[in-house]
Amino acid sequence: MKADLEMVKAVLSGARKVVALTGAGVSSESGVPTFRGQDGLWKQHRAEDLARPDAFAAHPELVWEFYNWRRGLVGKCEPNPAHFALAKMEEQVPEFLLITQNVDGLHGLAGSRKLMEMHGSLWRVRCTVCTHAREDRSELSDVPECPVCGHMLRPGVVWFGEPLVPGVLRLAIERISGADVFLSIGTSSLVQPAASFFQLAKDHGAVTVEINLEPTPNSGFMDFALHGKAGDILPELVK
Ligand code: BJW
Ligand code: ZN
Repeated sequence: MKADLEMVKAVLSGARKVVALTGAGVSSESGVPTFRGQDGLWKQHRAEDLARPDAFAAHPELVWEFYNWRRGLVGKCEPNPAHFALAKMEEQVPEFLLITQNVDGLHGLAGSRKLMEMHGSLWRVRCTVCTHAREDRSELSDVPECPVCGHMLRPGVVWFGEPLVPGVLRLAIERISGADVFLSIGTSSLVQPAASFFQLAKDHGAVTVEINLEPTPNSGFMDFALHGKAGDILPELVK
């Protein structure tokens, strides 16, 4: 609704501390498939069934094939107006933090610097045994090996049942608790702990805003729920 959009714009222009949480929906306009949408299937497998440690333990070659396919796909994608608008918001707001669940790296490419990649990155790999970890954008072999100890490498992402990297959740909680405005953009709000961040913000008095193509389980609890494409709505908010 236009009136809501104008109100959110006014709230943002007076805000000092803003935290934005993003999900796969902000990258869908760049051509990156979402997880739970119709495009969330790869070779008959649901992405959610592959992004898990038990799948990797049972079929590392299948899981690596999936991640190498995604690295190839995402490597050709470019940031869209939603990513650029969030990079612009960072310049406009005195204290800003962008927390993304996305592993595609597109926020960084769009220029966002106050960025937390809470589920890791497709462009990071780490050893399943030793502490070796590195950024790597090159084409990887089918099941890449650690150059230090020779064991299997794994994608540097957070799978279901795994904890976030130490310190990440603590910092997120600290910043969300102090926010004047909390934005939840392009996420289905089904995966924890991200899905509960808005509640923390709300409990600490923030204005909460959701931007999504469709309602989510959290929509009814938000102060504002703007329905539409992130790539259409976000640029309006930072004009
Ligand atoms: C648009 C749009 C457009 C489209 N514009 N919008 C409490 C209760 C129950 C369960 C749990 C719980 N706490 C933890 C759990 C378990 C689990 C969990 O949440 N399970 C639920 C499914 C129930 N959580 C975890 O396991 C987490 N770990 C954890 O909590 O650890 C605790 C622990 C402590 C100590 C020791 C051990 C453990 C980790 C979660 C990791 C999630 N990982 C993944 C994969 C990352 C790697 C990869 O990419 O391969 O992260 S799963 C996947 O889901 C990915 C995403 O980041 C995440 C969220 O998905 P997202 O972004 O919301 O995408 P979609 O597709 O669901 O939604 C897209 C949305 O966009 C839709 O709403 C569209 O409408 C919208 N949209 N186009 C605007 N143009
Ligand atoms: Zn190693």
